Amino acid sequence: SSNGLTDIMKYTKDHYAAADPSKYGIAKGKNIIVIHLESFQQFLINMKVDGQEVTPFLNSLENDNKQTLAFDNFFHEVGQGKTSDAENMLETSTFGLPQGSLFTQLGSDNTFQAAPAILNQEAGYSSAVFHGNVGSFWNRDHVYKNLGYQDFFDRSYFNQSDENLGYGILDKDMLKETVGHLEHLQQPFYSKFLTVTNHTPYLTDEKNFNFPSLKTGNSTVDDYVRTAHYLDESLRQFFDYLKASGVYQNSIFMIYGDHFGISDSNNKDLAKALGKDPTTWSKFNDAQMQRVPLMFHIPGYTNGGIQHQYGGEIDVLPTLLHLMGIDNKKYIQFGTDLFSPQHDQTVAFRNGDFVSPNYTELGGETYDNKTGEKIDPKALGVAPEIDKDQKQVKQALSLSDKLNQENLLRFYTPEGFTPVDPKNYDYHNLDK
Ligand code: GP9
Ligand code: MN
Repeated sequence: SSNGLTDIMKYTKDHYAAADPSKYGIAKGKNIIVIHLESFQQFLINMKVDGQEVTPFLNSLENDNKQTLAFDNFFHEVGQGKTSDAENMLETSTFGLPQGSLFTQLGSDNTFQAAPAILNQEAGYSSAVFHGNVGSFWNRDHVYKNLGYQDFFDRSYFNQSDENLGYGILDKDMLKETVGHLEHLQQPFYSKFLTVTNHTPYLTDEKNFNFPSLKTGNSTVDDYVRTAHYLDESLRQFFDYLKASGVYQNSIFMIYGDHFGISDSNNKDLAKALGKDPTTWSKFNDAQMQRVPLMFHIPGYTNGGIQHQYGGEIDVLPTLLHLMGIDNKKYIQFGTDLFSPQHDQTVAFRNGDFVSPNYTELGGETYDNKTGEKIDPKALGVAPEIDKDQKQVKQALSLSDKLNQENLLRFYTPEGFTPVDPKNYDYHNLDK
């Protein structure tokens, strides 16, 4: 029944955060270029190996304090759905599922009110998504139609002679071959590029991956910086094409890491390379490693800089919509605009743990972010604050699950919004 919606809408209405007027609409009407950095963690930014920056190009974007708004306390919030959970959160501002992938389990039939459809209906955006792997992976060939993507260019669209490595063609080939197409998309457009080369087990060869490895003796950790460097070169090349074609100047770039690349079980080996002591490494340190990049790069903008507020993937769509001058108030979204003075800085992990600016709560145990030490919230008088955050995290996750598991968006259509009909989309290269 639709009754379950009452509680959900009460939550999202009460939780809504109005835009900061100084950020509202700053990218209005610009093309949107979303770049999904596969398995890319924040620690890679500004990191050096043998004196060389791992990601000099991304560093130049992150550290551009005029044209880029970058976040250094931004966390991924994925569960078992990994890439697909990140995509779902970023484009719907609802959480992935407690088990499995929402795209796979519910993506074929659920009703969505997602970024491509919202931008199309509110501001006339066309949309396209590009990915160098087969279209059926994570059920994307079905889900993207329900998200309102007008076109999906998967492996079959790219040169058949392109070399495959791991989960698809190399990012440099993928990005190079999309540019010609991008120039012909109807403007303004919303486009997404899902990279793939920086994916475990971080396969490399000497021809394409010309960067020193780390020397920890753990090959996953050691090769990660090499594929990350390759991804960085791919982006530099992509930006060069976009500058030459004139698309760059009239676009906003939203760049994010989808989830960790080094799992908790490998973090002790990574610790040495980061100059940290592996013998004192704890669950607290694992949680802090879940930071991933998020940056909005806006050519010609002059008020950028590093943002320190805490946030997560659930917050991205409200933030983007407000930058585009679209109020997210009438939509059911669980995140809040990162720039809003009312932004909720408690970051929910999919298992119910959370990080806030002061504390990290893991399995009912509280750590002080300043010291990394376990604390007793009662003795310190902070138990009410922690309990309140914990309650809200659990509530948000369970209401989001109810919304998705019962497909409740089919009972709520915001005023002025037309439900997406997947039959309207024909992905030529895929559907034949
Ligand atoms: C595959 C790619 C990887 O198409 O998006 O997904 P992941 O394994 O990271 O969830
Ligand atoms: Mn991924």
